[in-house]
Amino acid sequence: MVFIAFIIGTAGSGKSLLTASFSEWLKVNEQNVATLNLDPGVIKLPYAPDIDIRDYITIDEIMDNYELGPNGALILAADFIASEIEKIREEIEAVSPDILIVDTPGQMELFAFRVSGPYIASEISKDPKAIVYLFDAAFSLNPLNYVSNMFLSAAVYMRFLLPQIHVLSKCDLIPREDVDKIIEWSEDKAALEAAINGRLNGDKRLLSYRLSRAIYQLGLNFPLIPVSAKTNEGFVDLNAALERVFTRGEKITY
Ligand SMILES: Nc1nc2c(ncn2[C@@H]2O[C@H](COP(=O)(O)OP(=O)(O)OP(=O)(O)O)[C@@H](O)[C@H]2O)c(=O)[nH]1
Ligand SMILES: [Mg+2]
Repeated sequence: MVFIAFIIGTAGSGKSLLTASFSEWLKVNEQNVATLNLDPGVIKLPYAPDIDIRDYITIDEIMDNYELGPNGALILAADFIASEIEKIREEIEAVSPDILIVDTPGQMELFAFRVSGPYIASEISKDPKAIVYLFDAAFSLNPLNYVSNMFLSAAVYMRFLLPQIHVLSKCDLIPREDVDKIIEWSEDKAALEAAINGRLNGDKRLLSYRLSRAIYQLGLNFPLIPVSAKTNEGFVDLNAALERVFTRGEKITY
């Protein structure tokens, strides 16, 4: 049995460094962990992936062969990854980890909002899987951004329908009291609404208020785990949340 965690988040939200640091931390804690890089366009990674999509697909080749620019090549690459899934599955079987951490492409929409991402997630293995969705801490400080991110993460949940854990990433970059404030928004609807009402005006305030209400009414709420891939803060909690999903089949968040 291989437990698979897909790390998903907007561009630059810290997916690759979290893959690097969290997998190292799991190794130190004597877990049999492996990493899979699904970003065909990445040039430099902060870890040496055990399995790497770039062994099968490279953006430069796609650009040359199909006379595409970088964005067109990335879109085509997302579809090519799906056709390589059998080989990736064989590699996972050969490496045979207990936990596989999957770093997904920089542009989240390539993985989350095309057909290929959910297809890859469903075909990569039949064992338990989870999504770790990153809220970038510095970006989430503004209630407008925070609510936009709630919507993105709800959209990701709708696409994959996998258990989803929500992480406040890079939390070492903002003051502790701001981390606590965002965590409070994520746990208490009234605190988020107070921030929206206090810090936003006009249509932004109205829309943010209604959008956050709509998400709660859908039964989706996203308690955040504060994490730093620089200091390893929150890794114990992230690991516990993953264990709850993998071993107890918990559906959403922690
Ligand atoms: N201080 C701090 N910096 C971080 C942390 N995580 C990532 N970073 C930095 O943020 C930048 C982006 O991090 P990445 O891990 O490459 O983010 P990503 O989501 O993989 O980025 P793309 O794949 O390009 O979308 C890098 O400069 C990282 O060093 C963190 O926890 N703390
Ligand atoms: Mg990355």
